[in-house]
Amino acid sequence: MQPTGNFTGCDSFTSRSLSLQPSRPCRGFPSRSILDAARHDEAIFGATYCHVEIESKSRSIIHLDMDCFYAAIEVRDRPSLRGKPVAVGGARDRRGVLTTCNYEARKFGVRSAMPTFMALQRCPNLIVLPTRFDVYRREAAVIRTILYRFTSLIEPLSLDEAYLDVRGTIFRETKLTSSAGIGPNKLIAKIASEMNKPNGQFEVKPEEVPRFMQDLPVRQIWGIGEKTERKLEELGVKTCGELQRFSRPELINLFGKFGLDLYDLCRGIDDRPVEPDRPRKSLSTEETFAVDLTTLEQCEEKLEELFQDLMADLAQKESTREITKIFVKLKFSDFTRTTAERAGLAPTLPDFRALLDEAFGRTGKPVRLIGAGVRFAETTLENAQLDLL
Ligand code: DCP
Ligand code: MG
Repeated sequence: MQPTGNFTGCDSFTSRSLSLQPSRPCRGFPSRSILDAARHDEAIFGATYCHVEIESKSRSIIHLDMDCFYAAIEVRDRPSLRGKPVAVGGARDRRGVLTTCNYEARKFGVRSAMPTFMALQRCPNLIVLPTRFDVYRREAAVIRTILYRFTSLIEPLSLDEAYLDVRGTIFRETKLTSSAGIGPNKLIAKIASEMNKPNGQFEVKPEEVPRFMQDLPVRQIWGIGEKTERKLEELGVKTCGELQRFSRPELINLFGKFGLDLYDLCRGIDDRPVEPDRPRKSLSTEETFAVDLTTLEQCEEKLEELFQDLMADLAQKESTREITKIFVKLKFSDFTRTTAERAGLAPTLPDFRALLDEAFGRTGKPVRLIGAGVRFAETTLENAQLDLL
């Protein structure tokens, strides 16, 4: 297991001539290795993930993850914030929640999804900035095109060196750092990408997997959340090594079908393929209210919340797609519904508000549900690139 690839001088974001320093000489990759195209990024949480699979005896998969993505963008754009604890999210007095925070803030125990008031209790000097989803979407698109540019270049290099180049290019062009994990499967690559965060990478070779898994906290495994973690703790299990003592039938007894997955995952076995994007056609968010809304003002207030949620979702899940239409859906107290939609409008709050006004004005009935959403153009690489213009 080799931690590799910190860019020198990156910590302060000040170095103008960042040099990439591969930790070891080029190993070269077997010439018959075929880069399995740019296996598409999962735009999860607005960060750009890229799995690259090399066709050879064993798989090599890379997981690339931007470091404190939204916060890094804000700090980059406001150099006076460098070195200070910075978070991005809703304001304390509006019962806001943080989307993320930089590594300075993490030292105080501040985390993603933490209510802003709690974060400020932990770190009174925390600077909380509002989200700018349009900027995050744009950056994610830039990063994605850098990844596309590299896919044909990766073949002659060993993966870890290739990813030094990718990460270096991303840094040169966006002044944002990323981290990469390299492993024989998705599970290991994802966990490895977190090992040397921020601004680092980590490789786990196939023969190193058993040792790597041994002391790994079970929470690191995909699918294990707080509840399962607690249940395992009651059984005296904290690490993957400890979980390995359970037989398949025992795990099925405890966790049902997921027990079967757990048996493999805690051993670092994961055969999930790297899947190309299955593009969705639309993305929307909606809320049904405990008490029907009777005035346009009430609806507008709710719409603003839905809009924030939608923008967050969009930045996380579909950060690079071209939007062709926006829509607002209303369901009324008598369960009839109406949708107002318009092509060519940007997803901005005033445009959503105009659609709400239109839909509300159609009946004036009490409203039990409001939905807001966008429809996407067909995905192609060209579209992803057009999005940048
Ligand atoms: N995000 C969000 N809500 C969350 C988690 C994340 O809105 N609960 C957003 C903000 C993040 C971005 O998605 O900047 C990427 O998510 P990551 O999980 O990759 O977190 P970061 O990139 O912020 O930090 P890290 O350096 O740990 O990857
Ligand atoms: Mg990230």
